[in-house]
Amino acid sequence: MAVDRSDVTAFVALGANLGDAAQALRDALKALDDTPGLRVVRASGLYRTAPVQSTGPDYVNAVAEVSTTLTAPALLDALQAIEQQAGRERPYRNAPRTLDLDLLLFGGARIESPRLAVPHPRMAQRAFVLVPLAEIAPALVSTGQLAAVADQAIETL
Ligand code: PH2
Ligand code: MG
Ligand code: MG
Repeated sequence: MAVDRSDVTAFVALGANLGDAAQALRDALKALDDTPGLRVVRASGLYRTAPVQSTGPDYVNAVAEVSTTLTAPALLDALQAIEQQAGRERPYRNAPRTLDLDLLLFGGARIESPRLAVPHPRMAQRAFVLVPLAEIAPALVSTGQLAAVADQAIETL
């Protein structure tokens, strides 16, 4: 008999800076919630952010808390399928994009595989992750971490 895999709480960062970025994030939240074995528990508001080590228009960013029975690699597959559906192209690192979905946290897991690093190795350096994450999960972000990224431009949309 198959044993049910128990739910894991994970956090996903959403970002886009090509096309109608705000709509792309709303569509992505719906696509996430429509994914079998995954439920969006809460989502931050949408933020307009200046590109960090990237070029092109301002980004729209958000963070979602999800509850999932998927494994971390299967969740990554689902995120990449939603990115593909949104027309994601990868001409070079940090290129402007129609949709980026990054796995930030997967329960308390620490993962270092060729495909996946969790917790996301750069999340603590990015206001566009920390500010929306602090909005929906304040216990996960310290005031010191927020102070360290206070020079990065971010505003609610
Ligand atoms: N994503 C990046 C690189 N730089 N800058 C902003 N403002 N928002 C992003 O989502 C973002 C970025 C790599 O994924
Ligand atoms: Mg990213
Ligand atoms: Mg990514």
